[in-house]
Amino acid sequence: MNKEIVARSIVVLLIIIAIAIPFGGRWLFSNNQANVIELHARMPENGGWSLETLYGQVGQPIHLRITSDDVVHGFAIGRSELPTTDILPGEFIETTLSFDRPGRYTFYCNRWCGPNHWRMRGTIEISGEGEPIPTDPQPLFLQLGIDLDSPHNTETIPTETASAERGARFASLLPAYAVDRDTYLSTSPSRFWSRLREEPALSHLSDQNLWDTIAWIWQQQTSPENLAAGQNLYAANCAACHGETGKGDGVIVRDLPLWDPGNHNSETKPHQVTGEGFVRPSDFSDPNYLLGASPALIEGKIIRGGMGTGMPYWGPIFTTQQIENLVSYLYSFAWNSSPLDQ
Ligand code: HEC
Ligand SMILES: [Cu+2]
Repeated sequence: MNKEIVARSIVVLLIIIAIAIPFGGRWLFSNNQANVIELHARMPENGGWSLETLYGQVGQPIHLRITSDDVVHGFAIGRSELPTTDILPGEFIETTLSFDRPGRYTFYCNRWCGPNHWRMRGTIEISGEGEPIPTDPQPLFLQLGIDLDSPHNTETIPTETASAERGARFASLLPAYAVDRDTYLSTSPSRFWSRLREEPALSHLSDQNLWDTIAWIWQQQTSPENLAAGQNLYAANCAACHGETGKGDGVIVRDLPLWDPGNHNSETKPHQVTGEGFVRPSDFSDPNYLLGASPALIEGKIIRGGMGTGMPYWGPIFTTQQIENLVSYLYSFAWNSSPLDQ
């Protein structure tokens, strides 16, 4: 009796296997059949993405079924303008990705889900024919040999908040390098000010006039649209730590010890605050601090991150333009001279 059941089961099993092999085989190995991948989003504390790496082929759609096992997450592809998808607990979202160039892409969660939110990142490996995605030129801070971790002091700061509108009056007096892109990128506002202070053509301007001129120069390098884009990126990705107004008082870091790379009132020396713990970032609205940093330095910090301070690295996430917009927006905390306020 028992034996018969076992024997029958085996027959049934064999039949199922016989049916399953051609189907399964075709599903797994055929090139025409698209891949369906199930992906579960979980907070890093709960294990993060259920798959860290997704594999695919150039030109072949990857069908994803994505759900969340805990809270609301998001699904986004780094360095792309592709629309992002909200991932709700218990619901499956279906989405199809297709890549026309081989290479390594980053997918990430773009909805705040906790202090470790930014760790929710995974890789998409695309193989096959075609021109690989272009590699970036070396970031400017490396080309210029800027040490991101050493203090950047200001030489002088404005006594009142600088205004680009007022500075525009002196634009016609400025030397040619004042509107040169490379000079802007490699020079901090405070250094730039000192340089202009030595220009004979500007010697009749007051120190504050000169600061207004610096604000005007910075404004020339961006646009209201780019600043608004930077503001949106900041609100979504940075404010939880750096605070809505850049003061470094975001919900995640509010109660942590202050990071001070030795700029001013320094008690903490560079590299002292390392390890797993987060620190509280410095105040972007303090001109002593931000006006001593060149665009190349700020860009470098955003690309590379803080290495052990809690400041994430954003290189694989944002396009060059997006990082540029963030840099422009950060300066607007230190002086209210951005086109956004006009
Ligand atoms: C999880 C918290 C956290 C998030 C999110 C975060 N930061 Fe930071 N950031 C820090 C901390 C802490 C520091 C200070 C330590 C350091 O410089 O490494 C810092 C430092 C910086 C600095 C360096 C400033 C300087 O003068 O050296 C820049 C620039 C910066 N962040 C930009 C950003 C931008 C832009 C975003 C969003 C795209 C962002 N951060 C998101 C925590 C965070
Ligand atoms: Cu998340």
